[in-house]
Amino acid sequence: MKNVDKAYELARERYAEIGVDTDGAMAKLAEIPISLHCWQGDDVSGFEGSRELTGGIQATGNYPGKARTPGELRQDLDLAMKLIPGKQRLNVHSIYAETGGEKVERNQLEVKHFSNWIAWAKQRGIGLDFNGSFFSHPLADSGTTLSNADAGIRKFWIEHGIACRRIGAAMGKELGTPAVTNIWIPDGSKDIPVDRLAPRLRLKESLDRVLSEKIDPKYNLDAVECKLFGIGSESYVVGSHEFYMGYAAKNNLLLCLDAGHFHPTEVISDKITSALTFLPEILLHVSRGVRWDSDHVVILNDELYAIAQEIIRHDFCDRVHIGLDYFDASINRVAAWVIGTRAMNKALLAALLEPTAKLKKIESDGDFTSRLAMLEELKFMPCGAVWDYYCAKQQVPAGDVWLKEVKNYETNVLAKR
Ligand code: RNT
Ligand code: ZN
Repeated sequence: MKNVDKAYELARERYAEIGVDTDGAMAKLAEIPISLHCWQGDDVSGFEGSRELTGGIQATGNYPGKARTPGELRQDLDLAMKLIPGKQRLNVHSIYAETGGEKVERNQLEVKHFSNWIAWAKQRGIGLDFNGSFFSHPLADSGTTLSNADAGIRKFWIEHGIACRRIGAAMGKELGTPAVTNIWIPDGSKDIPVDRLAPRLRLKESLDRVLSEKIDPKYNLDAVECKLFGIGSESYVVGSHEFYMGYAAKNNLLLCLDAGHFHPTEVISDKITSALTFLPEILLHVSRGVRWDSDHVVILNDELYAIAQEIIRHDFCDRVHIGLDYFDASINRVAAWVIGTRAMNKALLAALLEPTAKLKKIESDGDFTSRLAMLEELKFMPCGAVWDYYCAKQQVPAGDVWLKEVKNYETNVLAKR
């Protein structure tokens, strides 16, 4: 792209005028990891077989070229990651185990079933994160797992949770960076329950058992993800926000805040400071719900800016683990990764290019006129010129040049699947 350097020089001067160091901002941005979710590559199918996606989540669309094998998924990820600047991780679900054709029950999973993922991550110098998969399974068909009234079913899922934490820890040990192992369960009910308490007490007890084994946080960090509703669990979700906020605070766990898991006008950006007042660390599932928890591809909208501002303004980079969580099957899936992850990086860059100390001073002085005026002026500062330069420096395409590569890949690889 032409004039990237020139535009950057001007942008740097312009930002210097308001007291912002663009080189420093880029250096910081390059160190903030974003965990890509492997499940965007195949509509949350995994490699267990062809069972449908359950748990009240849904990937709509049937865009051609979805990854069908571990090799294809990794090949697609390789391309996406080449087109995204900055530091990345990969978030793997347990249904992406590679068992060599053998049927391995989820409560029997071991780290060896993820050795290809670990080798792949090692080669690329990136960390892995992990998730138990409490859905798309016959023992989840009733709509409940860890809170199921049947002790046998609960036991199965408890064993799954225990297996997953061990796998996460092994990943963390092998790769030298702790895996965040997240627990999300779909448990809930379609219609109004009479007893809202018993399932929650069962869930608490199940979680206590899953988490009873002490694991060094150097290797594995545990997160729990709350939710408001899902398809088929419209009236009641066992693991609600209050449930997991309480559970995480009491047990020193990470709380996972998914951007699609709250009332439509409720935002997770405002929850970050509240959660971090009581918890050491949190995990984000950055997503984009449209009218419901639809998991649209993340874009640079107001909430994404706000999420990034909350992380950067309070210097929470070490306490907020940024993961993505969406699955759009209606567009090119590699492009979906690239668009969402680049958007997250752009939002972080915009936040890093803010004269935060100055704004905080204006605010504490009570000058809300200047606060509003400055926040508005900041929106049209030449952030894009810094972004282009940052991409070029990171040796990834600036502007929409990346799209050409994805289109070529679509013609040469995806279309032949
Ligand atoms: C579901 C949760 C959960 C899943 C993934 C696949 O509503 O957001 O995080 O999307 O784990
Ligand atoms: Zn999520």
